[in-house]
Amino acid sequence: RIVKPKVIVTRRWPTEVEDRLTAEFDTRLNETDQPYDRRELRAALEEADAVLPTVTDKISADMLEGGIRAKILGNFGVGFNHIDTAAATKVGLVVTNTPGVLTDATADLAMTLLLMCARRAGEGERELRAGKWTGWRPTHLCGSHVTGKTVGIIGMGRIGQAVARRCHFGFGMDVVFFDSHSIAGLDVPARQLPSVDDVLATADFVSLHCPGGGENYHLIDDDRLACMKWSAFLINTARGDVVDEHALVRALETRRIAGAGLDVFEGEPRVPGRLAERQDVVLLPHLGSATKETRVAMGMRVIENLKAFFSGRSPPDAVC
Ligand code: 8YV
Repeated sequence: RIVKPKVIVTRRWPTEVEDRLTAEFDTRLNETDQPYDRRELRAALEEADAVLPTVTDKISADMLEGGIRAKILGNFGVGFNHIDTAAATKVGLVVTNTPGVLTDATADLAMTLLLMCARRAGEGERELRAGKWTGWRPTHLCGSHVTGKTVGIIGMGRIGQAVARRCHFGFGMDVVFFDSHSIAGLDVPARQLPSVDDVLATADFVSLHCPGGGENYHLIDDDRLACMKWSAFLINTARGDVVDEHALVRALETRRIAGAGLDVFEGEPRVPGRLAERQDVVLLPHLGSATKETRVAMGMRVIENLKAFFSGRSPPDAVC
């Protein structure tokens, strides 16, 4: 009899993915969908051959010390800054992510935020629902034009490029970007600028697509916000900690920038009250990859990685 690897899934996943996991592995699902606390996460690492975490599972170095059974973490998501990969490598733990399958959904959500900011869609909807719409008038809720404006992309990976294509081919925008690597062979006209500050100073819409944590922690701080045009908007579908939220509140309160569209927050699900009370921000609850199709594709991608690993092949999406 072949003994199936033991797999622990920390949250509820789409049914078809859970069914496939259950068929392929000795799988323990989390029926409650409540995030595991530190003790439960540690227990999972001690009990299973594979643990499948999400962005709500912080896996720190101390959690991996002192002997664990897990050999692989199949992360449900492309971003993995909630996992200490250096510590994982030290204990021989492989970590995989889900690149590619969530590119379009996340780029679409960045465009949603960009357009909602530009066209004051959140403000308008709140006004209408509150019964405060008094009727059409020529100067009512006029926003910013998008066509002909410049989008500045920080981090020109898969998602950054997908946003660039949408902005350029879909909305007639110019594209500038910063990336710490030199990016060649783009399929969209876009100008790489030498620094983040150059992009901030040039763009009418700044969209963040770099990883969180590490060197990008509070990349957008008071000084960086001061580089932006007063008429510009900041869009963040990357990670909350890339932006110093207190600096952002200051920039909005002093009209240093025109507005912001945020899908991610440093202490999510907590959102600073001074942000939530503002009309010039659009706030979404981390919906970047949240389409049914994408969430299924993400789960299936995790399974592909597990199958490769447990059959002795190298998983296609190993990040360490
Ligand atoms: C996920 C994400 O919703 O992939 C990412 O990095 O932020 C989102 O797609 C989240 O990470 C789920 O773990």
